[in-house]
Amino acid sequence: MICRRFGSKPLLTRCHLPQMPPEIVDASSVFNPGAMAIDGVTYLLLRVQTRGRRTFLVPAHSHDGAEFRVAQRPVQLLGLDGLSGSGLHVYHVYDPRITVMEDRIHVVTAMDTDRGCRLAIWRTAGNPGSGFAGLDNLMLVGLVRGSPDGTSGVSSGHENTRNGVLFPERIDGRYAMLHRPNGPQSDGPASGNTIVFSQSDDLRIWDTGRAVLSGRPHYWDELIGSGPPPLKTEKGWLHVYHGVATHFQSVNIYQAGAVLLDLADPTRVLGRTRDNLLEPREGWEVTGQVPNVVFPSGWVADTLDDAGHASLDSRVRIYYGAADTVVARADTTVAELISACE
Ligand code: BMA
Repeated sequence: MICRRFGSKPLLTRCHLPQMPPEIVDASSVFNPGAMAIDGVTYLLLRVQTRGRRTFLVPAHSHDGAEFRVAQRPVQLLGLDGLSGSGLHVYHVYDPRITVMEDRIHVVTAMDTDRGCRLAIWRTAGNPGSGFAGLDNLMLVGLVRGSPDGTSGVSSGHENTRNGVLFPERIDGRYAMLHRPNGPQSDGPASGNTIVFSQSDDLRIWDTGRAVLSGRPHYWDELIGSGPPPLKTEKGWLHVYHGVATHFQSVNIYQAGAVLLDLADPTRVLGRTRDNLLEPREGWEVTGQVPNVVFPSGWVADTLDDAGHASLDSRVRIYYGAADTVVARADTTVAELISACE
């Protein structure tokens, strides 16, 4: 078993959330967390849904990566007012992916709007000494978009994309991101089958994505999307993604696998797992708000080498949402993930 579940139950359920009136009272679910570690402390950014099906992000932190203290109030999202000036109405900000880059904490979220699903990039704005590393206030850097003259666009000129993850460093001097444009689906929520690589000079205007990997029809990963941000190793960028099997009569099954990308040119796939590495099996994964979902969205490698790579023998803690209802953890190592890709 390459990904081993931590303990016999989820790490966080709705019961772990404090009451945060007026926004969050008797929450329905907590799932799909972003994750990072700073100075030995693990931070999660939780997606919390209320009974009104409103969405909030709530920070949590832990000294052992297992028992988390959840903040007493949701994240304040700053800078959204500027968007309403443009007439854009935002319904939900969700599925945060955290990347520490150039000593700053960056968060990429999906954003459901009256003009489809967008990606938003945020930076911490608050006081890093707050106990949640400043995650309690996020300032909008911008929405991911193509160039105003239409010569480039994150998804062929229109910005309907999801599952965005920033690389932790520039590549060829430019910011780099993987994301997954939403393609036309016959029914159900917007999704897609190709993860693309885009670059930007300012985190706002992104060039047209170049395809990195696509879904494999009939198998476990027919539709795909990035999981946590890529992890730098001496062998390449290690990346976990979710795959959706859509060929079952009555249910879509969300699983997770991995891919290894070339360090200099992340559009070059060096290896990819044939089988999934994590699939819904436990009760809390097969039953819940959306049954049969494991959705990795954050991870932490415990040891880095002198060059800043995640060491091959490093443990990796994967934090994932299960059944869009709870947060769970599965552990593995860098070496095991890489060999599964080969
Ligand atoms: C995806 C996203 C995720 C969600 C998953 C399973 O399309 O909406 O936020 O966890 O579906 O419902």
